[in-house]
Amino acid sequence: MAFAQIPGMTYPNPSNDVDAWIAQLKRRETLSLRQVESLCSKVSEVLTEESNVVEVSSPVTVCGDLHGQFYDLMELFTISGEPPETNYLFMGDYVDRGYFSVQVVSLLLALKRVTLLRGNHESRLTTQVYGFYDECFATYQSGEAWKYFMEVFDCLPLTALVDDKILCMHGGLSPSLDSVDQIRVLDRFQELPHEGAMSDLLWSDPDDSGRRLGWRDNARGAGYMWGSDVSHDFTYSNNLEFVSRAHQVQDAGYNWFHDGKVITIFSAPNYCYRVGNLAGYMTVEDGTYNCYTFEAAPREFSAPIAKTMNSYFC
Ligand SMILES: [Mn+2]
Repeated sequence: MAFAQIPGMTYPNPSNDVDAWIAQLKRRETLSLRQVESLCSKVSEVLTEESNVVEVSSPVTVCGDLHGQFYDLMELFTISGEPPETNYLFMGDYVDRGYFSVQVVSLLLALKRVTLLRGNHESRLTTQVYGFYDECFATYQSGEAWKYFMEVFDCLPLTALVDDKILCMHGGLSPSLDSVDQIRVLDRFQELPHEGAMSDLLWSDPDDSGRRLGWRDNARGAGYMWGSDVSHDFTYSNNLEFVSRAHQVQDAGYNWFHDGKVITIFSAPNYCYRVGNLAGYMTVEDGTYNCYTFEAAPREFSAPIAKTMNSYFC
């Protein structure tokens, strides 16, 4: 961590009140650079203590990609409840594509009772191509804030285990991982590698044709595609009910694959402000799973910076 607080020393800080930051961010106002530095430092410290497999107890609301769509995140909180009253688990991809990645990720880092997993967009490489770096630079007139966010991203957990029954991650399974215990021993504190188990967890996709078995290459150029036999074997041998993941836009907001062994949840409605999909989320309570959908929130369209939107890569 680049910013370590020395115990007993007072640091100049215009506002150290996280609740005030949350109120500010909910008005879509950004934090100051010093506030971002302080927030990221605090969150990194907490996340460093977390396992690669975060244990989460229900009741919890499980959500997929957000991609900087601030008003849609506010809509989600209106519909499914505000944290900390409602417990949330987000499966990555907070930034890039949408117009308000800085506000979305700052708010999520500041909120309590929110578990954040790392997505493939929480990386230096991806954010420099798909908008977050540019948004940070436009907001803070330097790359400083982006560097603080990247240090937090390097600490984000890879997976979560809800009630010991649902394994959640951004992308999916990996041919290098047969068990949840093998995830626990990975060294995650680094920039997202291009290949290997950590990369696969954040990049892979289930084969939805239902015909291909085993593993095959992924057209994304990272991660794998896995067949329904893999989902059955992995859930059976790890005593799981199913795997919950995000990473692919779903017209209906969510979709079940592989005979109910995999669910894809995508929580950015009308992705990129033009795909026209619904958003989805799942509530888990006492072994009961319910999926819900919502439409894009009414918003003021504003584009602080031009985005390249030539494909719907998530
Ligand atoms: Mn993704």
